[in-house]
Amino acid sequence: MSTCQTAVTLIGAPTDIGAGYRGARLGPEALRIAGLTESLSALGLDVADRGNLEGPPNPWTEPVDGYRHLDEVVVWNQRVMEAVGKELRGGRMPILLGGDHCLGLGSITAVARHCREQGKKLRVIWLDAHADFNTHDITPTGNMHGMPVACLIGLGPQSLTHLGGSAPAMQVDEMRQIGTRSVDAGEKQLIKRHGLPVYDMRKIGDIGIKKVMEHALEGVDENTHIHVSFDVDFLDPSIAPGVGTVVSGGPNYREAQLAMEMIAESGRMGSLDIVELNPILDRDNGTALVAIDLVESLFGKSTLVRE
Ligand code: NNH
Ligand code: MN
Ligand code: MN
Ligand code: MN
Repeated sequence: MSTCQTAVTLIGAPTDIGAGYRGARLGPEALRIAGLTESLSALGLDVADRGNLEGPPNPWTEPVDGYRHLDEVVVWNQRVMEAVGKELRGGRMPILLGGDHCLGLGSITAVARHCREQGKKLRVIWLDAHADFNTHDITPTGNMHGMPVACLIGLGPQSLTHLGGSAPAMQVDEMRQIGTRSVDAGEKQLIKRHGLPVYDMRKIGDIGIKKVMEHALEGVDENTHIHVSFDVDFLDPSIAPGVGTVVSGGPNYREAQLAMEMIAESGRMGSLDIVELNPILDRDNGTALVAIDLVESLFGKSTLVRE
């Protein structure tokens, strides 16, 4: 097993407060029913399931000033940040079960603070079809799951950029985005302006997933904490239809699995989000099962014949 910790904690955050479709609130239960705890336990991990966080219901209202459900998004992220921070302080690896991807903000804010306190380097591996780099003035939807990366580097409302007390939670060069293929026009300009490190699907096509992951993991050493933020829509919809925003042309099963294996081999993963799973749009919970297969690879399940 090439993980840096063997004690992991599941934290459910059953909300779709930041999404444009409802149903991601059912993600934590779908992952549990698909056998997440059993799969991780079978790999030898000590798994604690803390159950689900509570938070405000989804009012399903229109955006105000480019933000949909901002107040509720803040509350959910505070609760996620507290829960994730508590596990890190207790020496366990937090696994956030979303819920939509706006929650990556709370999760990574806690992780970034933990890294500063421990004098660790942070590397965030953002696996996603989308860049989630919108701000209120450029978002085409107002949906806050399209904004967490911008908030993390200090672009956004004070209530989110300063969630952990000070802003920004992280620097742009601590982020690596993989699998990107749906980026809004304003987002593209902002990515360029801030130099956000993005390995889009074109790059994966050009040099292959192996080289992309080698680049993305470059500089990771024994003092690095890797946070993996796994938006399930990273995967090609042919293998993962159960997400609110499907985008064709994503990584196939083996490409995704190799990416996960290479992260596992680094031995430095310290925290994980599994987000955007929407069982309402799934078939027979198949997307949850695929996500769990890939999470097993993240925790060192190997496809090698000779180990
Ligand atoms: N970029 C779009 C938006 O901001 C879609 C974001 N949807 C996601 N992100 N699922 O991962 O609304
Ligand atoms: Mn996302
Ligand atoms: Mn996405
Ligand atoms: Mn750590």
